[in-house]
Amino acid sequence: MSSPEQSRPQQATTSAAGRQIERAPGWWKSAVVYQIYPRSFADSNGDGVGDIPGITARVDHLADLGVDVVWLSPVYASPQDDNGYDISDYEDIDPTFGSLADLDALIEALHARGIKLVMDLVVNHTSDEHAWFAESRDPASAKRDWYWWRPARKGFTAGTEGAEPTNWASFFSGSAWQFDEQSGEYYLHLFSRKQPDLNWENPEVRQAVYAMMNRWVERGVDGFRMDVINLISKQPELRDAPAESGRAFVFAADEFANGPRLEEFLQEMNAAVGLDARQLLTVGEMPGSTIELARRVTDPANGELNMVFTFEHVGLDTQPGGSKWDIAELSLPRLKQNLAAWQEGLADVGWNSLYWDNHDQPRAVSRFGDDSPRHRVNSAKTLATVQHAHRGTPYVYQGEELGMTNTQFVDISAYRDIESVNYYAEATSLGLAPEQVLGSLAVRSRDNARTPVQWDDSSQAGFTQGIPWLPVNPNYVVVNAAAAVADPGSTFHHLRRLIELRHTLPVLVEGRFQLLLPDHEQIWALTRTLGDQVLVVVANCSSRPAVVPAGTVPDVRGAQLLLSTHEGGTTAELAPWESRVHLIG
Ligand code: ISL
Repeated sequence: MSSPEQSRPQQATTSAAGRQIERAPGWWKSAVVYQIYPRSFADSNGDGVGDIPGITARVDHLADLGVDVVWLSPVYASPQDDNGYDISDYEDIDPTFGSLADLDALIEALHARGIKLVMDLVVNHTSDEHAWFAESRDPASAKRDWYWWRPARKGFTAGTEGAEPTNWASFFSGSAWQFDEQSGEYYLHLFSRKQPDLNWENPEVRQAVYAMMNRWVERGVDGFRMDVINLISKQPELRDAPAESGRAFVFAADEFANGPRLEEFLQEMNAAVGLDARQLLTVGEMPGSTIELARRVTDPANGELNMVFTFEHVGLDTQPGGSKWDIAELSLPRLKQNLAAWQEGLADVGWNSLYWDNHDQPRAVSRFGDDSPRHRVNSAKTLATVQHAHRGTPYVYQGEELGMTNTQFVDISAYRDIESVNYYAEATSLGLAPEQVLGSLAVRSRDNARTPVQWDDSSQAGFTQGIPWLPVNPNYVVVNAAAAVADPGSTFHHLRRLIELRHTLPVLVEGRFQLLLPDHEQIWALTRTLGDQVLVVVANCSSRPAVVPAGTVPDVRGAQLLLSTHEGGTTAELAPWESRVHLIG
C-alpha cells in the first residue's frame, strides 16, 4: 500500500494532465451540482441498464443546462445488492457501467465543457464480496479487525433468536448483525447483509481509504460525495439501544451515528488526501446531523468538509417518532422554518447544501409540488426557484430539470429497491395490510427516483434500445428532455436561467438570507441582501391563488424582474404555483 503522502502530487501530474481542470479557492460556492444515478441515466449498449458511455453521449445536455459539477453515484465494481452502494473493488469500474477507460473518457468530456466530476465515496461499508472482507472472514487474518466482528450476546447460543450482539436494526429491515457460521461470530451491517461496516477505529482501514481516494484525485476527479459519512465513527462499545415495545430491533442512531471520533477522522482524511489543499468539493451525507454539528463540520477553520446533506427537511412529512414509511401531511410553515434555521445556523460559519430530492428520495415535484398535469410545470419551476434562492450549493437530481414525477407501481413485484422489497416483506409479516404497505411505497419508495431518465417520446423514452431494468414512467410521452429543451417555457429553461443567475449575481451566492412570512400557509417569501442589492423572492407554494399581505415584502415597483413563472401579474396576487424573483438596486 502506498502512503497517502507519497501518492499525493504537488500539482497536476503529467499522466493525468489532459484530465485536470482548474479549481479556484471556494469555487463550489457558486456552483450547481447535477447528480447522476448511472443505472437510470442513459444506456448505450441495449442491456437495459445505464452506463458510462451513455453519460458521455449526453454531456451536452448538462452543458446546455449550465451545471458546474456532476456527482456520479457509484460505478465501482459491485454485486449490485444496493445498486452499487455495495462496493467490491474501489479501484475498478463495474462491467455493467463500463471500464476505467470509459470513466477517463467521461472525465475528459466533462472537463472539456468546464464541468467537474465528483465521485461517490462509500466507505462506511464495503460489499461482503470485497477482498478485504473475504480476508476478514478468517478469524486469524490480519484484517479480522477491519470490520466489526462480535460474539453472540452473553448467555445466548450463537445463531439463535435473540443472540445478536446488540438490538440494532438495519436501515433495510431486520437485525444489523449477520451470523457467520464458519467463525461462529456476527458482523455488523447497518445496511444490507451484503454491506458489512468497516471498522474506522483501525488506523489501517483509514490509511487504505485515504490512499484509494488519492488515486482517484490523481485520476482527475474533483471531489467526493461521502455516503453516510457520519456513521464511520460509532460509540465503540457497541451497546444496546433503549428497547422499544413490540420491536425486536430498534433504530439505534445514537449508538452508531455521529460518534466521538467523527471530526477527528474527517480532519485526518482532509489532511491525508489534501481535500482543502487541492480545492476539492466535499459533501458529507449525514442523516441525523444537527445544525450545530453541521456548523462545526463545515467550518473551514476545522478542515473537515465543505458541506453536508441534512435530512431534517425530508423528515417533516413523516409522523413524529415514526419511520419514513409513516407518512404525514407536510406543513409549509415547518418546511420554510426548517430551511431558514439551517440558513441562520450556517450564516456566518460553514455552508449549506440545498436539495429537494436524490436517488433515495421521492421526486420533488410529486412530494413538495403538485404533479397533476395542470400544475406540474409551474410547481417544478417554483420549487427550483425557492431552492436556488437559498444560500448554499444547489443539487439537481437527474430528471428534476424535466419535472419528472413519481412512478405508479401497483404491485410489489414491480419494485426493485432492496429497502422497499425488505420493508414490504417485514411489514406484511408483522400484519400490516398489503394495500397499506403499497400505499407507503407509492409515496416513499426510492424506486420513484430511479425510473429511467425520459429523453424523448420514442420507445422506452430513448433511455435504452432494450428492456429497461425498471419500467419507464408512462408520462414520458409528455415529460421528456427533447420536449423540454424545445419549449422556452419549460422547467429545463427555468432552471437554466436560475443557474445562469447564480453565475452572474454575487447576491445569489453570498447574500444574507432572511425568511419573510414564516407562518404563511401558502407563500414562501425571502430576501437575499448584499451591499445595496436586495433580491426579493415571492412564491406561491400551493395549488390555490394566494394574496401577499400588504406591506410584508419589500416594494418591488421599479425593481428588475429577473425570473417568473407567469407572464404579467403583480407580486400582490399570485396564481397557483406562481413565483417571481426581483432585484432591487
Ligand atoms: O434512503 C434512505 C431513506 O430511507 C436512507 O435511509 C438511506 O439509506 C440513507 O440516507 C443512506 O443512504 C446512502 O447509503 C445507503 C444507500 O443505500 C443509499 O442509496 C445512499 O444514498 C447505503 O450505502
